[in-house]
Amino acid sequence: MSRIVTVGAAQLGPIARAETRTHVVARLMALMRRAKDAGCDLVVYPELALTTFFPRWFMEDQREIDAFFEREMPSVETAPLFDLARELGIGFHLGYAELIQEGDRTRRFNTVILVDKSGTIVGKYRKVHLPGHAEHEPYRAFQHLEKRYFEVGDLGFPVGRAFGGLFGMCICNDRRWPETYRVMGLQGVEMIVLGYNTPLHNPSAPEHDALGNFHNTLVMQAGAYQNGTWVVAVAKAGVEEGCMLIGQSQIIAPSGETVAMCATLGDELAVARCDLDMTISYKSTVFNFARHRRPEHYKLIVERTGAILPDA
Ligand code: CDV
Repeated sequence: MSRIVTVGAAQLGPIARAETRTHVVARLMALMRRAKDAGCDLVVYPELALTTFFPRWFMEDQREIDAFFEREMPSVETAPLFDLARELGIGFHLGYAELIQEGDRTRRFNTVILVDKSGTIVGKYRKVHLPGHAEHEPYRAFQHLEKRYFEVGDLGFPVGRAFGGLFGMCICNDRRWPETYRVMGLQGVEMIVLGYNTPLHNPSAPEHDALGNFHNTLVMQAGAYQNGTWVVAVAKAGVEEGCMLIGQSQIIAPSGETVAMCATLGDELAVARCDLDMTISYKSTVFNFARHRRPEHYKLIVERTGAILPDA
């Protein structure tokens, strides 16, 4: 048996602060055409793929901040991407900053959508693990103000049917947390798609800098193997407004092996034919959850947030 989904990991090089959405969408469309030529069913774009990674700047003017957000999807600028997807018969996964109005309450999320081959939005996820800080921290070479500009996502980690399989989504920092994968694993996820913007330099722990690419692969290979799922992870990479972002966009099999990886830090496509049935031998043996998990011993995972040390 085989259920093949051919996936393109559409890595983006840097997006300058002055670059317009129209220009970025043209880059996304060029990658989509290459993905179609390579036989892809689905093309996966990075986190916050329509603008530069704006949480690196401390801003107080709400209008300046909101200029990085989308109020509708598709919009005038993004509609051509949806039209091309429909024309080519290819799905896509796109990250963007989402602004919604609920009565008199304005809400802002770091969001991704999954769009099927007919150009219809079939899934949405809002980032749960927001890294960084909420106040200006002058010691940093650049800020990471996701806790200032976004609310914690309110949609959980949903898994839905698409492309003939079970798809889940997460965003960037979510990929470092085993809970992310397990919550989707418990819904039978067969492919997790995600985008990231990961600075090479970590201002609060520069001793990690030399390990950025290693940690990227480490967490995703573990998440894939331990849940018997494909993981498709896509970077915005390269030197963006003076900040170096890691690349190594990759497609990871349920075995935990990386089967395709980008080699540059620019706009690049990495492609793999992913057999969703490769998940079965992991989900039905070593990671047969129903047979082997012992949730009665995992209570602390949901009862406790930070570590509390045993009594001395
Ligand atoms: N965009 C991100 O979530 N970036 C984080 C960095 C700040 C550590 C990441 O986990 O890659």
